[in-house]
Amino acid sequence: MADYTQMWKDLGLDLEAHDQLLAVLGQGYQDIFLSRQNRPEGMGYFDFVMSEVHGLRIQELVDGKKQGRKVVGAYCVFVPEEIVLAANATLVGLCAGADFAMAEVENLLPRNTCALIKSAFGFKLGKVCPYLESADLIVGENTCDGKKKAFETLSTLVDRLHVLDLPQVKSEEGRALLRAEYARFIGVMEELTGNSITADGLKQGIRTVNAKRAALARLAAVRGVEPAPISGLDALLANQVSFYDNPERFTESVNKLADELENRAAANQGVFPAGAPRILLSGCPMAVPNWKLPWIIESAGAVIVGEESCVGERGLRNLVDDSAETAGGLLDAIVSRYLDIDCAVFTPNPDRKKHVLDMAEKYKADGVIHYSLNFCQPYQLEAMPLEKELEATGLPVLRLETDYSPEDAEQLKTRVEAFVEMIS
Ligand code: BJ8
Repeated sequence: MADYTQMWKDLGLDLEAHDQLLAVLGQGYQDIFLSRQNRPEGMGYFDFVMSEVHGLRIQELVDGKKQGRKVVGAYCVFVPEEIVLAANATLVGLCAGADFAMAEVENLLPRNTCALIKSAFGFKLGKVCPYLESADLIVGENTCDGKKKAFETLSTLVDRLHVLDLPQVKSEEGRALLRAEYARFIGVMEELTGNSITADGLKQGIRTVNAKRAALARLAAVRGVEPAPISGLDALLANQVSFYDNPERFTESVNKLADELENRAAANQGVFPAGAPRILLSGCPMAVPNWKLPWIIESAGAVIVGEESCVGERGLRNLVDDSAETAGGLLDAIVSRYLDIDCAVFTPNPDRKKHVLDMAEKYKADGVIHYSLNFCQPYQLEAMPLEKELEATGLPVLRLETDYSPEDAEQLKTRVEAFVEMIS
């Protein structure tokens, strides 16, 4: 990596803390990804992106800002990238998957807050995230109670925060609320960028994001083949990179990877031996560098064939209909697509159970591992009835709760190995 010290300094990063984070990230990446055999060649692109995740990509964002292109950071897949692109701005994901500056975080948030929220605060307080520091606007959302209240505190730490008030019920009133909030977000984006959001701009934004989701859906589909041509870790990585990368370049790279995987599948070339137990992972999103559980699962000899998660199929399912000719019609289409996201904050949320069952069938899963972060009430509360319903269909389920620390790795390993053996 070139020397980006001056850029990081200009962004206000704490260079010493940032070096520590990069060292941990680099070592983890080496151990979990680079040291593995039989990876598709197309993963080379994602390895490169990861090696430059705080370098070249940030340089692109900073250069874009000099040309007037604003950066918007978000913590949830309910923030519509279509609208951000229509305003000629760039959307980046800010969820973080590592503990940092936890002592300072626990001065602001209760200890029993989920790791995802604490990590986001740790990256801010520790001044280690160049994406967060490049952002001209942070968008939060009223989803779970933890995020809702944490954004009140985050508003005191960042220059500009806009919070979307999201519905929790999929009713007509819920749809109207989402439409009103997205219309308000259009106003915020126009004011931030000085650009008007037109029907043409929305259409182009929709097409760009649809192409990205379609490419990821191709990658997902080929994992249904036995033996699976790509590991769950590599597929997860591609999904994680989708939150940072330039969308057009990302789409092209995922399509190239999918071409290679389709050839591998046709040649019966699996990444694990034929007959390896196939796992569907379901639950909370996994942000970079949260690879602990997938690594444990695949080290136990199973292959993860799908992620029922916002960093996975919940986040990429469904395209936006781009056929309307007016900005209002296109906004309606965006609302329809996003209202279908089956996040556990919705009540009731029957679609999620249906999606897990559909995915288990489509990807020929032998079992489901349900993953919740500690203290994540929405996903923990859904996990119990979901487990019962899946088991009633004959699908074995392992329900796990964990966080970002390595402390429970041995215990998780024991439980995962026993489950993998049971479904083998
Ligand atoms: S649409 S899943 S990205 S809210 S893990 S912070 S739920 S206590 S992340 Fe999410 Fe949007 Fe829903 Fe998806 Fe709260 Fe749970 Fe923490 Fe969570």
